[in-house]
Amino acid sequence: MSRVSLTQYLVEQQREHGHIPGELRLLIEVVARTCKRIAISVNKGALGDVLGSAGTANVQGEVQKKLDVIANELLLEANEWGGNLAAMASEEMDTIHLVPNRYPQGEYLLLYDPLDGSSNIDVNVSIGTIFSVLKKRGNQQGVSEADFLQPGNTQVAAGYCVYGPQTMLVLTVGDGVAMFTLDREMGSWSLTAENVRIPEDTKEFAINMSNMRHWAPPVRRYIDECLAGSTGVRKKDFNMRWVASMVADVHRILTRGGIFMYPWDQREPDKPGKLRLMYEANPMAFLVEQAGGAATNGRQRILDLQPGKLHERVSVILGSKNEVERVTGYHAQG
Ligand code: AHM
Ligand code: MG
Repeated sequence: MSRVSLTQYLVEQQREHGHIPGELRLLIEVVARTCKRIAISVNKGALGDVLGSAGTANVQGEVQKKLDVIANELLLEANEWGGNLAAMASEEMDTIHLVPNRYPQGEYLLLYDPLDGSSNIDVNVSIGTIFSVLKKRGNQQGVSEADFLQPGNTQVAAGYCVYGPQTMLVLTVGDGVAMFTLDREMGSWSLTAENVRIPEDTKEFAINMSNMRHWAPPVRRYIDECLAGSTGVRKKDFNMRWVASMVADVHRILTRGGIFMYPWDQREPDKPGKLRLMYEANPMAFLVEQAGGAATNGRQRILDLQPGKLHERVSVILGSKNEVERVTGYHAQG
């Protein structure tokens, strides 16, 4: 059976649906190709000397793993010469990375978390790459961090690659969500799911329960009610999953539904959350909404938040629509 390749899918989006210009298609293809290279490094593990710490810290003070650094470098190198980008930003870089003068500059901005779920690298659990594409506004020369500070509803494409039992690329260009599986013999991405839909209801939640005593009352109420099961107000039993790799948790939700939360908690009251808005929450929120789900910070739609800085953090509640609306409603009640 011949399957649709990523290139075919994108050309169709470009030609028949008019969703994406050629430059954006090429840019997505470069990101997808780089994910294949990252997958090779991830798969080598100890054989490739890629496990363990790099001995450095990123701008948020987190210790970088060797694979965080390798994946970041691979994405930088692959994307700087293509001519479609103006600049890049990453979880692993303090400031934006301009396309060097020797290459032509395009009008797109690429943001990424090169290797999400870093705590899972050394223990052989699924990890991933998350990316978001914005378009530079205005036609002034040069590019600065301010050009990146656009709300998520302006994203022109977003996706992730999950390095799990299968390596999969999950993508939206604003026309639903498509999933591609890496065919290792062919070295190509094959379309394996299209028009992905998240069921509106679910009986499965994902949250790091060890933080329970620090949560705000609305989150605590929601989880307490789930835990009460069929004898409580929800009148049904819930299941729990927590991979500690957002890509893997979101992938499960896109596949069979569920709700994912990494909420604000009172340990550091001034910190809005753990996850980063621009290269973690926004691309995931775009995918989830495109699949019929919802994503809020408890009070507002994530995609409508105006970022104040590149590495801004945010509280995240996303997944099956009715559950996200319930938790968001609990926040509105006080
Ligand atoms: P990272 O970008 O440093 O890997 O951190 C983000 C990850 C998410 O993938 C995941 O949902 C979360 O951190 C897990 O956090 P915790 O270890 O607190 O459960
Ligand atoms: Mg991350």
